[in-house]
Amino acid sequence: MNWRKGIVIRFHSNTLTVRDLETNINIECYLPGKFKLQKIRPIVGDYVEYVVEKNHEFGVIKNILPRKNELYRPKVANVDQVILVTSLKEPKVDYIIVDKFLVLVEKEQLDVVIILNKIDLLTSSEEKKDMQDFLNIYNPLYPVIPTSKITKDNIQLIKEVLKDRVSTLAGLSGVGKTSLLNMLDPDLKLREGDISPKLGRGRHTTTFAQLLPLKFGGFVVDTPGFADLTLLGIDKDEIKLYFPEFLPYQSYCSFSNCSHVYEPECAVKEAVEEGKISYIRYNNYCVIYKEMEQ
Ligand SMILES: Nc1nc2c(ncn2[C@@H]2O[C@H](COP(=O)(O)OP(=O)(O)OP(=O)(O)O)[C@@H](O)[C@H]2O)c(=O)[nH]1
Ligand SMILES: [Mg+2]
Ligand SMILES: [Zn+2]
Repeated sequence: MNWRKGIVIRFHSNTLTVRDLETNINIECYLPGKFKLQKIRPIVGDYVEYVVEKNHEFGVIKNILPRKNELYRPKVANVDQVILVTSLKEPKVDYIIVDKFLVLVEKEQLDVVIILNKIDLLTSSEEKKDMQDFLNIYNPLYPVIPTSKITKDNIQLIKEVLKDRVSTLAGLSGVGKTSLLNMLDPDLKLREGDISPKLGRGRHTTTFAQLLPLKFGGFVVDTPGFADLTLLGIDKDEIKLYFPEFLPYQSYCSFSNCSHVYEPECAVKEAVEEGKISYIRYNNYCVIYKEMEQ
């Protein structure tokens, strides 16, 4: 029998929807009991080998290929990159929220691209300066792409970033993650802006993660945004590793285990004073560190 290769794009009540990697056709597949006996449970994003049954109506999973990585929220395997969506107005996302997301991404060792969304709303000279400040801080560290669904800036560039990769969106509720996907691929027809104040999340957001195939190639996971962000499972002493701009300086600190918060003769603090490291980023690092001390 002919073994075919696919990627799991949905998984519900024991049926997997697998998208064939060659034909791009979706097929419902079932999971034989032996996987359950071996306690192997596929998740969205898994690459699988399957065979098509004689009637051509459904497939049977034969093999689940090893995962490159596995995210827990949302539960997805083989993610190539995180697209961190943020905005400076409606909502004005605090830099510390951005930095907390970046800490999580660095811990998972994932590539990240920051999308600064809703730039159509930044019209006053003060707001334009806010945008320039944002770019000055983050662009030396990560790629930052400004856009908006009104002005449609850089839409081609964003498509190139997503093309043929598995991406997951991240960002606070209301920053425009779903709108961005609809702008890039109108065929997706996802529901936007439907936020329940009681639940604090989109009313129609599906509770299970699914991979959305993009018509220009690649897959994306649209996640419900978070109202707040807690850094669970991270130790305060490892956070400094997730601020990549600190790393070139840390070996010059007087104390080998310097936290860069309290110690004297700290090379990271000196770099901040010399303007080589952003004061805002450093300050956020200290705030996160102290939050975790409590
Ligand atoms: N002015 C402006 N409004 C936008 C833009 N993008 C999205 N919006 C609006 O912002 C609101 C929230 O957009 P969504 O796309 O639902 O935001 P989301 O990030 O998916 O939110 P959650 O699903 O709750 O995480 C909607 O009313 C959108 O119309 C933009 O570029 N400019
Ligand atoms: Mg959404
Ligand atoms: Zn130090």
